[in-house]
Amino acid sequence: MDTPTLELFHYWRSSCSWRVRWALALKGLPYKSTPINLLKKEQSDLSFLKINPSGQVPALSVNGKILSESIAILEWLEETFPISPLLPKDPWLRAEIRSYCAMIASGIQPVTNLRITGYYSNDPEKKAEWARHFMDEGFIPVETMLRKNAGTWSFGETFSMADLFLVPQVYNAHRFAVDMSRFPLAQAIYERSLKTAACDQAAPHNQPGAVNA
Ligand SMILES: N[C@@H](CCC(=O)N[C@@H](CS)C(=O)NCC(=O)O)C(=O)O
Repeated sequence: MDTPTLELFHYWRSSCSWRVRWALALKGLPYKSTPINLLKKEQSDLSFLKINPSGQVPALSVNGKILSESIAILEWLEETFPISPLLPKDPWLRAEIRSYCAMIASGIQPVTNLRITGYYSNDPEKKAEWARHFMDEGFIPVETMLRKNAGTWSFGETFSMADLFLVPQVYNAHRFAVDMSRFPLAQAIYERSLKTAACDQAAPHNQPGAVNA
C-alpha cells in the first residue's frame, strides 16, 4: 500500500492511544494528530461519536475510512506495513505474544478506564484505590510471563507488540502509585523503552495538551 493519509484521534495520557502512536512511529508513518480531550468529555460529543460510536480513543482515519480499537489498528498496521515487525513469524510465539497483550488489554486497562472508575465513585482517592487494586492484581500474571520470556524486551531480544502494551500500562501504574518494585521486569522494560526514540516520540509528555506528564 502507498503511504495513506492518516489522522489519529487520541488523548495524550491514553494508554491505548500510546500503543498506536508508538507503532506509527516505529513504522515511520506520518499522521495528522487530532487530540480528543477525555477530561472535557470530548469523546462523548456527537461529532466524535460519528467517528467512533464507542466514544473512546484511539481511532484512526485511513484515507477517510475509520478504524477503532487499538488491537485492530495495530494488526492492520502490522499486516499492511511489515517494516519494523511487531510480531514474529513463528505462530506459537505470535499466539503467546497476543495472549500477553490480552492480559493487559482485556485484564487491566478496561477495568481501570476512566468511565469505570468514574461510575464507581466521584472521590479521586477512591477511584485511585480501585485502579491501584486492579493493576496490583493484573501485573502478577504479566510479571510471571516476563519471568518466563523476557530478555531485553518482553519476549527475548526482539522488540514486539507485547512491549507496546506493557509500557503504557506501567506508565499508568505509576500514575496510581502502584508499587512497581513488585514487578521488576516490567519496570525495567518500561525504563529501557523510554530511552528509545520511537517510544519517547509517542509518549504522553510529547503530545499536544500534555500537562505535567
Ligand atoms: N478497547 C479499546 C479501549 C479504548 C479505551 O478504553 N480508551 C480510553 C482511553 S485509554 C478512553 O477513551 N476512555 C474514555 C472513556 O471510556 O470514556 C481499545 O483498545 O482501543
